[in-house]
Amino acid sequence: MFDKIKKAFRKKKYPDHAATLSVGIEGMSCDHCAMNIRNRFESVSGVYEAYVRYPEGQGTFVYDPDQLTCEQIIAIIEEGGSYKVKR
Ligand SMILES: [Cu+2]
Repeated sequence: MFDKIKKAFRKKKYPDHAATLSVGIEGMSCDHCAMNIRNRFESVSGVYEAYVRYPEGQGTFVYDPDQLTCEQIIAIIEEGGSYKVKR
């Protein structure tokens, strides 16, 4: 998990019941790809943080497990077929 997210947890930025999903993401070729994936989560309720980094090819998602599942998050990332989550 990214240090930025760990720090945010320590600062209690997210609710106590927040869950995290950290995954490798294949298919990103530039920073815009990372931004594109992040933007997909802007209108998704129950996602507190969508942190995606192109250089590392990784994303960490902080979410409310009462509102959505990690499988739903993976489906949003893979929507459209440009990116693939490494399982
Ligand atoms: Cu790109």
